[in-house]
Amino acid sequence: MSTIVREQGSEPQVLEQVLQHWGLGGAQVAPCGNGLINTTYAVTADSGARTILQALSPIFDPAIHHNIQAVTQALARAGIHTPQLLPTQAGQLWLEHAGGVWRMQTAIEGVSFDALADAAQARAAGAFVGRWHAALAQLDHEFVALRVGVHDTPRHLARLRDALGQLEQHRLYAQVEPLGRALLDAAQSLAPLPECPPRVAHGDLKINNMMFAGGDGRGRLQPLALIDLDTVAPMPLAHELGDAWRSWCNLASEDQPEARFDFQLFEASWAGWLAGHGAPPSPVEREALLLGPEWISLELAVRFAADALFEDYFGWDAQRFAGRGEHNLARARGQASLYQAMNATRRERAVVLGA
Ligand code: GN1
Ligand code: MG
Repeated sequence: MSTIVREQGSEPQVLEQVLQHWGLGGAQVAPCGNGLINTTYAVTADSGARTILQALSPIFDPAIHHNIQAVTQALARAGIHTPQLLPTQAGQLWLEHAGGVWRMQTAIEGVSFDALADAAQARAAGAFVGRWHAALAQLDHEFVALRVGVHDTPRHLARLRDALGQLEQHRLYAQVEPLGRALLDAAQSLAPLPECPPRVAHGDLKINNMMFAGGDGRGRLQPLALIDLDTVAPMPLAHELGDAWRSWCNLASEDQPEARFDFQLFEASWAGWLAGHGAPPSPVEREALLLGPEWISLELAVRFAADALFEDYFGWDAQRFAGRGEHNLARARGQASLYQAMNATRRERAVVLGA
């Protein structure tokens, strides 16, 4: 098990004070999960009941909990399992305490994977996400506090340009610079995504944000829920599924410098999504879906490359890498190599998508 380092690590007494706001003083708390942004703890009450406590990253406005509430309630009404926010004893969706923002959610008892195993699992994952999207298609909610712009590609490109312009003294500059320039050039020559109306989306469909019933046998074919709902927002389907595919179709883990794009995983997850969703996307959405994974793998390569120099955003594994920059450089290489693979398979993907 790796240990992801983030900015926040909380003192036991702070955790205890936080737990008291949910009437859970004295409960056991253990770090869990390997997300790169929030800090997550599994809480076990004296009764044995388990919940999930998270310290929200300062990149998020706490008002996003209104979005999470609207989305999870709609999912629950549609019979789709989801983590649900547990309000504090004072009835608040989140708690501001000791300089941090805290929230409690129901636990999803299952397992997550850092890579899909095979086409059957990809199909199951796609079908679950298709149902998830269909359940939210009619959601009437005004999304708030969406300033973060997870897929604001121009913003990410600008940050990389800033990094390359400002941090020439950085120990990794000589390695990041040629990669960064190549990524900026690739972004210049990639056709823009066709405009499509937004749909209510998860916003971060990497495979480890999906919980499955079990690690093998039938359980690994049974998605239970999507977790990490901070980025729920209306967005083009091409961003949403582009992000899923850049993660789901890569057999290599995110920090291996050489990606391993698997076409069958792409095909199977798409067939699953269509079956789960019911209604097919419009012709222009299909066209956008062709470029979506190219843009998103490139965008994530750009984000990792910028953080290889700024070293202030993504969590990193201190047991495997010398520093945050080194870990992010490996990730940037992995996503750049995935971008190449996506780009090289455009024609075959077009056939599958009917684009
Ligand atoms: C972050 O929090 P986590 O690990 O699920 C990031 C995503 C990236 C992903 C790459 C808000 O997701 O955008 O695709 O890392 N989330 C945010 O692993 O930046
Ligand atoms: Mg996560």
